[in-house]
Amino acid sequence: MLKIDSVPIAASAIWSAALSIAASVLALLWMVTPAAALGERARADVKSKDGKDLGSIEMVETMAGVMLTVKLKGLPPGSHGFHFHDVGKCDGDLSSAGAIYNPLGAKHGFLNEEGPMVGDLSNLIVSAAGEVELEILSPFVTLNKAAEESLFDANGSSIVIFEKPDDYQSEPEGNAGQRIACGVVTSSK
Ligand SMILES: [Cu+2]
Repeated sequence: MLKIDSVPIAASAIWSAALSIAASVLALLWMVTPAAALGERARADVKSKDGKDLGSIEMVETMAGVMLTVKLKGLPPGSHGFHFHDVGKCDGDLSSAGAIYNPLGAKHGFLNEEGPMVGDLSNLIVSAAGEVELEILSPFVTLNKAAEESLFDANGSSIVIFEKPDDYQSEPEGNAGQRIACGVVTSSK
C-alpha cells in the first residue's frame, strides 16, 4: 500500500525538480540575450585627428540593436564613411582603432553579398555648415557584454569617421580614404 502511494510522490518530486532546473536554465539564457541590456547607455566623445572636440554620439540599447544619436560639428561638408572599429583607442593617425569591428568574420559592406561586418554603418552626411545631427540604428551590434557582437568586448570599440564616403563594397574600408575623427565607446552607467 505504502509502496504504491510513494511511487507517484517520488515521480512528482523528480518532475518538479526537473521543472525547477529548466526554469533556472531559461532564466540564465534570458540574462545573456541582448534584451537583457535593454535601455543600457553608452557614448563616444568624438575628436578630430588633431584633437579638436567635434561633439558626441550617444547610444542606447533597443530591442532592435543600438540606436545612435549623432550630434557633431566642425566636420568637412559632404558624405563620410562611418564605422564601429575594433579597438577602443583613438591615438595618433587613428590606426590605433584597428579595423572595422568584425567579430563574426564577414566581408565589408552593405553591397557585398558576404557582408556586412557588424561595425558597418551608413555614411554620415555633413551639412555645408559642417554639422550633422541624426539618429541611426545599428541592428548588428549590442552593448550586452555577454554577446559576441558586443561593443564592450575585451579591447573595447570606437567609432571612426572617414575623409570620403564608404562605397559599401570595397575591402577593407569602403575606399573611404583617411580617418579624420574618432571616439572611444564608453559606458554611460
Ligand atoms: Cu572604418
